[in-house]
Amino acid sequence: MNAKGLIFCFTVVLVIFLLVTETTQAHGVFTKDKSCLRRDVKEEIIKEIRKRLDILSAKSECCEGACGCCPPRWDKHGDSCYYVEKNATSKWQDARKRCQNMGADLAIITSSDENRFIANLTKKYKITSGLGIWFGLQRLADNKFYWIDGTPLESHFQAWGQGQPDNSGGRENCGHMRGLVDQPPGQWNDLPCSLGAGYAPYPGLICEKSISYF
Ligand SMILES: [Ca+2]
Repeated sequence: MNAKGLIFCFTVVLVIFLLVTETTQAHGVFTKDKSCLRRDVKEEIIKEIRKRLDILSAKSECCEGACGCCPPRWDKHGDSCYYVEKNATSKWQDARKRCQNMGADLAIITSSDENRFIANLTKKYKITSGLGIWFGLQRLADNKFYWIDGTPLESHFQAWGQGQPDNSGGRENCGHMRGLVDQPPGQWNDLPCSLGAGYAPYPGLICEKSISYF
């Protein structure tokens, strides 16, 4: 073999050596990348599981058993959560909007048990004023009362105070539960849906929404 042949052979061996080295290194990098990727995915999964466990743990703390939760500051009764606000607004419609903004609506009272529960909330939240709290009852064009879900009040549970509903002045189209000044607690009355300044401090409100299960 002459000098040219030797140089050619040496170059071929060198190229093969370089190619093998490069391929081995690339394989190493790829293997390393895969292992990093696996580690990252594992960490993400563990992080997500921890997050969900924290949420479940927080929720279980607010629950009685595993039967469902009410948000903080809401009171649970049956399958509903209730929110009471004192001296809320002069307008029944504004009270309704306020409840809807919280994913609820004004309360619908369907039984003496529920009425008693809400009357107890007026004690808990010290709703003393006779104007009490707006709830989800209104008189419609046929002069009859309906709950906000469209159920007619007629032939369903009612808890009107003595002589009510009297539709005083022919403009009392909205329902409220009286406050503690009027005994016994839990009495209903019809009021104008928009009260003038002379009525201040204005009625509070009671919102109701379904309990959340998880
Ligand atoms: Ca009245």
